[in-house]
Amino acid sequence: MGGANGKSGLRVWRNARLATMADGEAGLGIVEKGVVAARGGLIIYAGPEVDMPAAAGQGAETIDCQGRWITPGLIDCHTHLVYAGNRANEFEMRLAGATYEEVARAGGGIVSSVKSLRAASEDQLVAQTLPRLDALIAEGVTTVEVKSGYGLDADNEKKSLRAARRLAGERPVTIRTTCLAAHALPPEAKGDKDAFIDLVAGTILPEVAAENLADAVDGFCEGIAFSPQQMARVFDKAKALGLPVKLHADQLSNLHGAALAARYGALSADHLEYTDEAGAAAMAEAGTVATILPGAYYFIRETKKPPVDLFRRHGVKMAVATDSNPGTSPLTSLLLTMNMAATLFGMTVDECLAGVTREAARALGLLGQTGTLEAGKSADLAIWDIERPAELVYRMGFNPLHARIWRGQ
Ligand code: DI6
Ligand code: FE
Repeated sequence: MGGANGKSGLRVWRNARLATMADGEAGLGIVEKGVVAARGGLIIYAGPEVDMPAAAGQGAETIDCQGRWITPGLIDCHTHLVYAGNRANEFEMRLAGATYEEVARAGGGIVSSVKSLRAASEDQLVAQTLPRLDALIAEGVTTVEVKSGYGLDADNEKKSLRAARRLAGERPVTIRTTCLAAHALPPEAKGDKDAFIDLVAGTILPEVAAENLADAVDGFCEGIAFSPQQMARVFDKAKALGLPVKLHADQLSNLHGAALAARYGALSADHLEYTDEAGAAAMAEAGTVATILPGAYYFIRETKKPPVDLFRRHGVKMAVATDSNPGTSPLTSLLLTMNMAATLFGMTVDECLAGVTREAARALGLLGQTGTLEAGKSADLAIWDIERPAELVYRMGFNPLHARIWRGQ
């Protein structure tokens, strides 16, 4: 396989089978006998070898893929990757019969991760997060969204987001950060949710925005978290600060979070187990992506499935993500997540693969930059030792990644 970069900075991966995932193309956008050419970190051509413009190959460093498959680099568009410690003890409590909500009311749950995160330094957070990031990267992930939400005051939310931003300097990966200050009520709020929402909208979001620490704003709209009215106040502030929004919606009950997210033009609404048809229709109308999170469904032994059929019927785009977090989805495999989405929710191979590439990019507002193999996009590629794309969804606990390319390298 090729040596140093060609003098022209041009690299060509040839003798490959491509799943371009290009929007509008049928299925996976498959190209047999395909080639990807990149210059300066951007794809300049992806398609059939016979149609490649001669100029796209001249003076290039050529990599022979020996018939392997190339997909876009995978994208995990919903994670809580930055946290301290873990909650294996609560896992044991739940195995002994306690529910997620009971654990939360007993002072466990999100609030116990808040304690650990507040006690950790920014350096410690980065160090504890890197092994989780490395697990994602090892499976061909090239873009990861990372939420705050275990700080729950201005300093600790900013510390989390700074740690998340720093990950991009530690590894060859694109990081998108999301401020999830409206995740849970911290102990010092003494049960006053409205006062805490005042703090989020009045102080935390403006400070986060002033330091440009977040690319989006998220919240947890749920009985054990915040009401639609409270979330609307957070979203109003996010809009005023020019930040796009997304929402943990209808995970444990139907508070019509999907419709709320759609009303604010959210990039995505996530979880959605309890979303009804009106919610799905509103999302379709607004172009809000449904982010399906089977890891949390599996781990908390939820039985209500997200209405994948409704999303299909209304033409709602579906992303698939790990929701990697210490409480409800201690999962750092996007390949296993696809298997869960297929096995538990009946998503097809094509939907799963689109969900971790094109639709995940859409859910991050990054579809113009990554998520498909198309000229003009970042040369983020995953090269696989497989015979057919279904193998990426079919296997459990096996990693067929041959090589991972981020921005052409
Ligand atoms: N929903 C979830 O599944 C996670 N956050 C959320 O809003 C749970 C996070 C945790 O338990 O630590
Ligand atoms: Fe989440």
